Amino acid sequence: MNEPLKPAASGPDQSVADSEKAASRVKKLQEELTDHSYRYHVLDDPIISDAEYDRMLKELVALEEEYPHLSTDDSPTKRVGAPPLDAFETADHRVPMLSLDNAFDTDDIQEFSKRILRMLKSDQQVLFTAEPKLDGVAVELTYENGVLIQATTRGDGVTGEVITRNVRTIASVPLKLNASERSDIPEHLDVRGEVIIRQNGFETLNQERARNNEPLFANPRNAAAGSLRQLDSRITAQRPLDIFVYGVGFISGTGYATQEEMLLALKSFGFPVNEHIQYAVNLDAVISFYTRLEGIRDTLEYEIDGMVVKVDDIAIQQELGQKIKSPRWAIAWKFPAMEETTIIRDIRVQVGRTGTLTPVAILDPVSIAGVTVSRATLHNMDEITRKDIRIHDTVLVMRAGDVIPKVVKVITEKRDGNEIMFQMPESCPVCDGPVRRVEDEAAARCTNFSCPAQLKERLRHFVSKKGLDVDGLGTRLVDQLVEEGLLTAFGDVFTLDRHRLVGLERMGDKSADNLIQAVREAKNTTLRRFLFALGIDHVGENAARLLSQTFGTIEEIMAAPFDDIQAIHGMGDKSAMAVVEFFKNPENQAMVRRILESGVVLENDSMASEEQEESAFSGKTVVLTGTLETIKRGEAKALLEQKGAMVTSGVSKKTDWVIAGTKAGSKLDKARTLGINILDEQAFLKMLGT
Ligand code: 9MJ
Repeated sequence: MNEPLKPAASGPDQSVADSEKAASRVKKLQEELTDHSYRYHVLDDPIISDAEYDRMLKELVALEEEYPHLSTDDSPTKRVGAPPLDAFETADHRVPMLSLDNAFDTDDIQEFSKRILRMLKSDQQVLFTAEPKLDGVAVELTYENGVLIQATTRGDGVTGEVITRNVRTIASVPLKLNASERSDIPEHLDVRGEVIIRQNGFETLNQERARNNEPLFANPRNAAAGSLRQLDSRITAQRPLDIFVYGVGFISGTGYATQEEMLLALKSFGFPVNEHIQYAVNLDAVISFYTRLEGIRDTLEYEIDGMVVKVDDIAIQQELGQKIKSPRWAIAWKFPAMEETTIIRDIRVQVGRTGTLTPVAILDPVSIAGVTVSRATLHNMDEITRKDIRIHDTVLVMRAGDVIPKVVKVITEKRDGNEIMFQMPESCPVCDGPVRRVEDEAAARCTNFSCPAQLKERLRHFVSKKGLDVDGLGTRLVDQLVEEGLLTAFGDVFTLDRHRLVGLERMGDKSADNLIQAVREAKNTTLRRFLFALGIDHVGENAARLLSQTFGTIEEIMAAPFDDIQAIHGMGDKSAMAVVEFFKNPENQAMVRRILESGVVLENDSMASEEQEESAFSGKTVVLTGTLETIKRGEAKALLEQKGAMVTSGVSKKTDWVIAGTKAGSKLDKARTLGINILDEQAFLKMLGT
């Protein structure tokens, strides 16, 4: 890209020339880095590599160190953090940051609307804007002539703490506003928003803290708050903070006419504005949007705890005014809580497919947002120790999405001395086999490969939909067949005896015939499915696909050395090691031989896959953009890959299809410009055949 500046030569004229050259280079780097950062963090559409970005940033840091007067407040170098403060200063908000009244049901919302209509003198129609209520930390960002000069917390609504240096480290916060066609940049602009941490960033952060023996954050909101309150902004810079803005405080000039106009102006200035917003709609639409938002809540990457309903017209907002602590023109319609307290009655240990022992809390059943929860995973002994969880403890339990409920924390104030410390058993609770704690892993494992608990789990995986797909051989039947001694290994699946099946409880002639037929059909399978079905550690669908594509036959894979497997693009070291270990074991070799001898045929997917031949996506390059309502992005990607597509992130001339969800942005624009095929969600699902 650009040539770095050469080191300074001597002489006064030379140094003036150098300094001018440096000034122009610094300006150029600042502008380019600002643009690349915005493309990456806000538009999700980078045009240079991370390495290139890092090289440019490094050059800018060096130049600003050499010429400190060139290091402006809005320079991208300010994102890396600064040495610690002794304490935060405080500052008053020019316009108080009010909190919101809560609504809990449609009656409350109807009452909110009626109150507004009563207060307004004319019988003008009132439209509303409905936004997700982000569960983060409220902040105010002050811009003067388009440059971020201060950031504060909400504090008590009147006075907040000055956290400017911390907020500058948040990559999606513009340090300088984009000039905009939509709206002039006001001389003074206070922007309000919610700083959040996304789910995946939160999990990575907590995993890292667990490794360092630091206390874990209970939820993303606490993690965001803790990160913003760091006196050392270099720590904040390491945290995966993000922001969505939703309004303005003080603004010079005439301001905006509607909530919609304001948010679109903020978006054009470069702020992230949430994509799930319903602008200027009537009350019925607000009510149906609540249900929709609740429906997609679990699919979002960040936590929302409700919906904020606002009068869209800002003149009407001003006419309505405020109560002491909250505006009359807005209300927070909360979602049912995802957390409840309950009591741990017992802690039991489950044995998984690979022998992992997982402690599970048996709870007094409690209803969380309409679902009865009676168990929660405790993950492993380290987690129990870290959270100091004991039997009979009162605990806060969280249910999020379709993941297994978990214990957030113990309410220690409720302890009465009857709590019992839990210990992991020294032998397997199912087979009494020896338990080993794996080095570098928190998990304890039963080491008996023929442990019935492991066998059941392995067999369930083996015959599952994504594995060999034996129709009708579900969890209950697998358990029954293991308990009756009909299944003791994978190979037994293919030699099941009809006569012995018919004698079983709940198994008639017809069911036995169906099962035998399903087993026969499952014998014609693919190498990829078979590899996945074996349940080798760290070998999921992706690794199985890579292995089958690279080697083509099971014999080649069984004989492949570590180096050859590791060399496959996209294959992790752990997976490669596990594959070698698995096939080195003579028992596993014999197991595979027996399966093949019983008539199982492994077709090579990469040569002839029915799925890929049929699919319009095979061999195509596909980009997913915007929000898909009925399918998670990861799932859509996996399905596309299964159909032979390559899913990439940037739209280019090489892209064959762009799948655009709601509120798709620049990628969709680019696809239109380039004349690329565009599919909306419905058309996409139809093409996938789901
Ligand atoms: C959140 N938390 O997402 C407001 N909020 O508006 C949104 N909060 C708010 N708006 C006025 N989207 C006061 C607070």
